[in-house]
Amino acid sequence: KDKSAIQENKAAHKKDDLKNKEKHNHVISKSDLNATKEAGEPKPHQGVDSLAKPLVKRKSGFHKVYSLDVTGAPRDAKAVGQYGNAAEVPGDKAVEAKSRWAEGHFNVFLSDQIPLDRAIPDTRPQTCSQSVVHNDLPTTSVIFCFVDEVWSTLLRSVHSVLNRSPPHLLVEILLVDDCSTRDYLGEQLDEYMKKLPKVRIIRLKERQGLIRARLAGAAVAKGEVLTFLDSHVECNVGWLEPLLERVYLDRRKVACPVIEVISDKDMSYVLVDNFQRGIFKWPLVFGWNTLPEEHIKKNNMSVSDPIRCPVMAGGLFSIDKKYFYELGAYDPGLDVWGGENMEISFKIWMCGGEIEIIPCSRVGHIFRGQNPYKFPKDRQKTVERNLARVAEVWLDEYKDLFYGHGYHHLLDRTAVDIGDLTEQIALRKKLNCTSFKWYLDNVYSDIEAHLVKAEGLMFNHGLRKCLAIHEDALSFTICDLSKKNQHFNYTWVRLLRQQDVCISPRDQQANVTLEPCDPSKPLQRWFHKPADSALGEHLIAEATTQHLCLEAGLHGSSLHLNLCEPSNSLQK
Ligand code: UD2
Ligand code: MN
Repeated sequence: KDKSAIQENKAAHKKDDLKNKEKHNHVISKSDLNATKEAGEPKPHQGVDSLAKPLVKRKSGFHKVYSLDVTGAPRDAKAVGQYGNAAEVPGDKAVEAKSRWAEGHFNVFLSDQIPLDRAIPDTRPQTCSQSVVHNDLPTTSVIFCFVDEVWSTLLRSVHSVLNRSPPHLLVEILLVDDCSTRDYLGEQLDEYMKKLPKVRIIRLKERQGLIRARLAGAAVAKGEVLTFLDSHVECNVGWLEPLLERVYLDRRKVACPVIEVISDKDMSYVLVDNFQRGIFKWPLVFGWNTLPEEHIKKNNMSVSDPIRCPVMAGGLFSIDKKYFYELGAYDPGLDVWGGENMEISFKIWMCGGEIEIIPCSRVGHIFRGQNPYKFPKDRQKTVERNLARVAEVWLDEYKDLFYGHGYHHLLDRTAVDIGDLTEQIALRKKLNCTSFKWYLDNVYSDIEAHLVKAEGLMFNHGLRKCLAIHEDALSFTICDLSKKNQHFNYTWVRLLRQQDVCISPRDQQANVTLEPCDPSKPLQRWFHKPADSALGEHLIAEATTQHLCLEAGLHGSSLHLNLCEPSNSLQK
């Protein structure tokens, strides 16, 4: 569908071109241009002037993507890090550079040497500079949230937006200060930004975390589209229009640029592989993977085609403002950092939208080994708690895969308060969203997502018989795959389950019986030692302090716990 739309665009563009080239450009008011021109030290480069001709405003039609501030624009070629090249710390500055690393968990010393408006290589696929977009694209507010960001990276982020975005599409840049503690981010920042009329600073009185900070920015944004960016990025040539074009084509499309790498060590701008998409692995860990070769071939995809993306990285995307609110924005109960990318991704896909990576839009980002700011509470627990909120609302019966892959302490609900989810659950219902199973089948079918960790018969090596439930009691009998009462599941949260009943020791006592399954009861959880472990294949009761093993009674009519013994085949 998109392809034919683009074909149509091209055809229309040609026809328009023949009639009257000029008419189809946008009107750009003088003040728009001045706003960027008077923008502090770094000046916008070539491209802007060609937009300045007084033109007739037209609603329809197409134009070639504006490639503002290209690499070839005049610049000091000798400047450190110019053209996205690697910078080097001079020998006598090594100590200083090292000591400043912790300010941002990247090479802050070098960042401070590099011009705030440096050129970076145009890394777009070749066809991108020739592609056409609508004349009447929606406008956008760019929202940067930051806490204790390094001065030079924050400013370089802002200037890259001002220099490389068509002024008529950029309504404003909102800087949401999430209660930074560094002095320079106060008055000094206010002073600097006074020179940039498009920039507004919003100060949060208390630290809110990036999720609620984004919500604060979105709430006051005047653009039709919200474009979120991290505060240590460099937007590349022509980055904005391809994103807005997708939103224009369908307001339920959420468009992400390709995120390229600004090296944390030498600040060089590094282009990334083609056909990358965002995915997750259990337990909801974000990652990248390459589109399968067959998929690329089958769909005859070129390197510049939009890529359907199961999960967004989180930081950089454009979304129709009204649509963002129709979706209920972010769960405001998510704290500090993490998990919000999963939340918004599941929400978008399951409630009628789409997430795409747009290869013609590219933004560099400094990936850092550590968060350079403090977490008010424990970092790991904060992220896990956020993810648990997401899992509870969106994962349906698959949430066990989340809980079973690593977050053991989350199983004990009393240990972690994940907060109230009533509103989030009601929202999902109101939006009439599909199931998580639908998402897995239709959006991310290559993930492994078996509902249980193992299923089948529980064969006891000592008795050479299988466990069965007979008249509500456990006993061993001749193995028969066709008998339902011999089928057990070993679940991701480590229950041994048949239908609704689970194998459970009675109050740490030796006798083992059946109880209604309750994943919150540690007593029902069994740790499975694989066959190649020193002990051999065993099932260890997790709640018992001495690690007791599940053992068959000698005559096969019972099950009990006993001290684990590698040689005891009744335990295998
Ligand atoms: C990635 C995303 C980030 C976010 C995060 C998960 C990219 C490139 N980055 O991690 O946007 O989705 O995953 O939550 O996709 N910040 C605040 N207040 C806070 C903490 C952070 O304002 O309490 C700001 C921070 O200054 C930065 C932005 O939020 O501008 C994202 O934080 P990050 O750069 O530490 O996240 P990152 O890139 O590791
Ligand atoms: Mn970041």
